[in-house]
Parts: sequence; structure tokens; C-alpha cells
Amino acid sequence: MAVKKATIDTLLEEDRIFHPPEEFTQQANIKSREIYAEARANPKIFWAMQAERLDWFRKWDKVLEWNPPFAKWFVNGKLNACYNCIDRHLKTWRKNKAAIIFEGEPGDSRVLTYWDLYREVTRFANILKKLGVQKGDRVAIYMPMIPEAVVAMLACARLGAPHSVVFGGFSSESLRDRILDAQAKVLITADGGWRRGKIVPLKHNADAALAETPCVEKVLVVKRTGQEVSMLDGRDYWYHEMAEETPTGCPCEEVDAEDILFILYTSGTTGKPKGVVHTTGGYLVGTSTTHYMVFDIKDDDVYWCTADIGWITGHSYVVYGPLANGTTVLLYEGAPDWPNPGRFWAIVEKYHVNVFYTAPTAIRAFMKWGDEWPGRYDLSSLRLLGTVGEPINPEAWVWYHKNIGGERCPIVDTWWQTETGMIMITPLPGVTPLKPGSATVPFPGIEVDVVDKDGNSVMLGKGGFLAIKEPWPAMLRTIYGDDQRYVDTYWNKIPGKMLYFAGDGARRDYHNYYWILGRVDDVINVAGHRLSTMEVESALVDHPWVAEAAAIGKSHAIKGQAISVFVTLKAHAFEQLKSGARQRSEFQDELKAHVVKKIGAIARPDDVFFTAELPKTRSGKIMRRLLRDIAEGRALGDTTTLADPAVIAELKRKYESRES
Ligand code: 7RM
Repeated sequence: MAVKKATIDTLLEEDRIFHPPEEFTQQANIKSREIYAEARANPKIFWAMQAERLDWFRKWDKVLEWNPPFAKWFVNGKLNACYNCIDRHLKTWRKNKAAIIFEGEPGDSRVLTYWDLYREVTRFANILKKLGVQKGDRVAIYMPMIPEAVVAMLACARLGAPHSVVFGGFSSESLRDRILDAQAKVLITADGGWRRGKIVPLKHNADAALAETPCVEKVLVVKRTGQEVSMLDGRDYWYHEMAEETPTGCPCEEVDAEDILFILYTSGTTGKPKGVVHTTGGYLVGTSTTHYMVFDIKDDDVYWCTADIGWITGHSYVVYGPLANGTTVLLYEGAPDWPNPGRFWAIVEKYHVNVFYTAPTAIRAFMKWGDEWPGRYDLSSLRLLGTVGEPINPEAWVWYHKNIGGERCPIVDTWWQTETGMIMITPLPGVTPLKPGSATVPFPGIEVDVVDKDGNSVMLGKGGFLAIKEPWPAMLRTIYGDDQRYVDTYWNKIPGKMLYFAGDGARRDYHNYYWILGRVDDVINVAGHRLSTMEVESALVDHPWVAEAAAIGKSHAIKGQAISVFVTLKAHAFEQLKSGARQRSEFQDELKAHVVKKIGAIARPDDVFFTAELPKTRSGKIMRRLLRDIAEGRALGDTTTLADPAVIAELKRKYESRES
């Protein structure tokens, strides 16, 4: 019965095809599939042509220098990312075009034209200079979603100072680790940001981090929420005070195409976050090209990508791609359900948003909140929808298509990663027929494969590892300060073959469409955000009660995956639990709060289960795969490598009856 149903589901998925509406194709930036053949015939010429959409101070000598796995794109080209996102537009009619339309959570709003943005960014850059920032210095940014966050990033880019944006939802300790790894000299933060009517106390969190980051010399604080915060004399400066005495107008540093534009930390299979390094030329070519073609962007569009600037999607498709293209970008500070679940649709109606890009987890939340919310608003301005962050289930796709897109908007399901910098597998909305749940096909000029453990292509219809076969312009260049980890994590997984290993499973169907099957490594994808099992486990074992812990991702209707943890307590704590001296819920709450303190609220485990023993191999490795089987209520997979098979049967029985 179960098997039969699975077969039917698969057939249904394959059968539903949505062709691009003719009216859409007629007006599309890319109208024909020829571009795929052109790019494949000569990828370097294709990317060189795309590079022409940028302004270069000096043209490159060579498109690509590939010393696997180290790439240089647009060798000896000189440019500036901020110049490309702002200054060059000032010489055109776009000077007075809206660059950023900002909607604050409390309902305040601001519009910054490209000329306004120029004035803000140049003044901000001058302030950073006063605080000692020079080309090559790292600057950490820990900000809410307000225009100053974008201004801060662009000001760094203007000076050639790599930024490291740390998501505002991360804890002090996460911020500290990232500041230390990059040895940031300056931190830019705010007093706070608004989230569901409450203040996220950014400066307060930053203070705790700053107590342990001697590398930070100065802190620049933007006033947003207005509550009292402590300011350390000689280290902390208010932005609005410095702005009063700082002029606008600041020259752009001429940087090399391969100079670092930013570092962004992401979770891998081990506990220590990886500083993904992106450089300037290739990154800007890759993000502006994909933004233009995938989002079919037009000069009169209002474009809204709901990602926070703390994630790669915020970097590539809120800031650099769209602004390089002279787009009007909508920026919203707060939560989708504040003050009610209609907030996003109220914003779409208010600003006549045309292109909307969000994550499957958000779409599933909208579904749960009910069709009546989008139903109350006029969403007829929308012409194109997008998703990113995790596989979208066909049901959510179809809901999005109907309830948000009015069955008229194509949906671009875009697969990519922090490391790829740019969209890699995606429809082109004017040419690619869509199948709900599939990210469709590789972007022109991108060579992808699905391979087995020896690196051989698997047959159509079969699952395997998603791999990228050729370098691409926005690829990560290394892990900050750790070339070896870069090589080992991404390029050495399949011995003897130079393939980029994405860490995702995938399948190709008989039309050569890609279906992403989720992570194959120890990475949990919670609401489209990557966390490693190791990070969560190290946070837990840091607690004095915990002897050992195993974290897994468990399917979750809204978040895609939720974190479940299996914890072995130390003897004294275990005694207290057994004797009832302390309630189980007390233990659970305390450990959940501890993970939040160490990593941030996104890492809060949904479920904490206590167990006397964890299933291990003979060499002592925790078998998370079996814990996943237990948590999902599935039959146990292969248990032959277990050191003590009795442990797992007992654990399964207890988990199902909820005792320990
Ligand atoms: C952009 C971003 C990357 C991981 C990636 C996948 C998953 C992202 C899709 C997707 C299926 C998609 N960067 N992922 N997009 N899975 N379909 N369209 O999310 O570095 O934070 O995460 O996200 O597992 O490896 S990320």
C-alpha cells in the first residue's frame, strides 16, 4: 500500500507541468533557450559577455585562471562593488530612482533614491575611515533589517574593507566567535531592532561579545529602537552624532577582481562555522547576471526578497545583485505575522510589489495561517514569485501559485548555497516549464551532475550526490584562513576527481530536471537556515549536567526540519531526574535555553529526550541515522555496525512510550 502510493505520488509530481504564460515570455528578459547552448559552447565567452554589465576601472586580462580547486576570475580586472551598485547609476536617469523602499515593523517607512544612498554611503564610509578602517581591514556588522545595514555593507565595499555580517538573531557567543575568526577591527551594530513588537537588544548582546574580542578597536552604533544602552567611552560611537560632523562624498577604492568583498560564516559538518570567502569581480558578475535573468528584472519593478542580510540570500539578492542592476528593492524589518498574518500581503499591496522571493518555510506558515489572509489584499501587482532555502513540497508550491500568484505568476525555485554565492539550478521564467518541487535545470554556463560515491554519473531517475563540475564566477574562493579545510570539505570528497561536492542529495528525472533531496551530511536545515549537528551538540555538552548529546533534524510541517536532541546526563543530574528531585521539563527548558544562549534562538531544540545510552559504532561514533529513524517513527535501518544492538531496541521502545 505504502509503496504503491509513493509510486503514484512520484508520477503525479512528474506529470504536473506549468508552461510559461505566453504574455510572460513575450516580455521576458530571456525569451529563448538558445542561451543554454551558447553558454555551453563557450562558457568563458558567456561569462565575459555577462561581465560587460558591470563598470570596470580596468578590464581583465583573462576570464578564468583555474588551478583546481583554486579559481581566479577576471584576472587583473579592477572595479569597486559599491561603485557598481551606486555611483554608476548617478550618471543615468536612475539617479532619482528609488533604490530602497523601507518598511519598519512599527509601520514607519522611508524611501532612499540612488542619490540618497550615495550620500548616506559616502558619509558612512567617511565615518569608518575616522574610526581607522582601511582597505583590507575586516568589519563586523550585527544589525537589524534597516537601510543602515545595507549602507554599512556598501560603505565597507567602497573602502575595500571586507565585511562579515552576523545575523542579528545569533547570540553573543556566536558573534564573538565570528569576530575573532575574522579578527574584525570595527563592529557596526544598533541599539536594537524590532521583532514582533519587542526589541532585539543588539548592543546589549554585542557588549557581551566585545568583552572577549580584543581585536575590535571601535564600535559604531546606529540608533533604531531608542532604549538606554551602555556606551564605552573611547570605543563606542553613535552613528547619528558622528554623521553630524562628517561630510558626504568619499572616493571609491579601486580593488582587484579577486580582492575579498566579504566573509560570511556558515555551518558545516563540524562545530566550527566556516568563513566562506567571496571576492569582488566574479561574485558581482554572477549575482547581477542571475538576478537579471532569473527574476526577469525590469526598471519599473518593485522587487522584494524577504531574506535577512545576515544570510547569503540577503547579500546576493537584497544587496549586491539588485543594486548592481539599479533595481528598486523593498526592505522590511520585521516578522511576517506582526501585527497579524496579513503583514506581507499588506506590504505587497501598499508598494505594488512585482517580484517576490521567499522561503518554503514561510510559505508553509502562510498556508497554516489560512487563505483568508492573502485573500484580503490586492496582490495583482505580482508577476513573478521565487523560493529558496530548502526543497519546496509540491503542495506548498501549488498553494503559493494559486493564493499568492493568482495562477498567473511563474515560480522560480532556485537552488544554491552560501558557497555558490549565486543561483545555480533554477528555471528561467520565460522559457522553462515548471514542475512543482523541482528546481528544474542548471543556469546557463553552470555544469552540474548527480554522482555516486566514486564520482560517476548515476542513471536518470536514480539518486546520488549533487556535484558541480566546472568553476563558476561567484564560487567561494576558500574558507577564511583555512585553505586545507576548503579543499577537504568541498573538493576532496571524491578521490581523484575534481568535483565540487555540495552536500546535497539529488535525483534527475527523465526530462533531466533536478530534484533536490536534502542534505547528505550532518547539517540540519531549520527554516532554510543551516546548522550543524555538531554545533548544537557542543552547546549541549558545554552544560554541566550533560555527559553526551546527539542532535538530529526531524521533519517538521512548517520549518522543514526541527532539532531533536538525545541527551545523556551526568550521574548527579541523572539521579535528580530519576528521583524526581527536579522535573523533566525543568531539565528540558534549561537545556533548550542553554543552546539558545550559545548559538541563538534559531537553534532552540524542539524536543529534548533523555537516554542512559546512545547508539554507537564499535569505533565509538554516534549513529545519528538510527536516531533519525527513531524520531521519525520509521523502521530501523541497518544496525549491523552497532557496538551493542540492545541499546537501540531499548531506546526505540522508550522513545515511543516517552519514558527514560
Ligand atoms: C541560499 C541558501 C544551502 C542549502 C543547500 C540545500 C538547501 C537551498 C534550495 C535548497 C532545495 C532549493 N544558502 N537549499 N535552496 N534545497 N531546493 N531551491 O539557502 O547556504 O543557507 O543553504 O539549502 O540543502 O545545500 S544556504
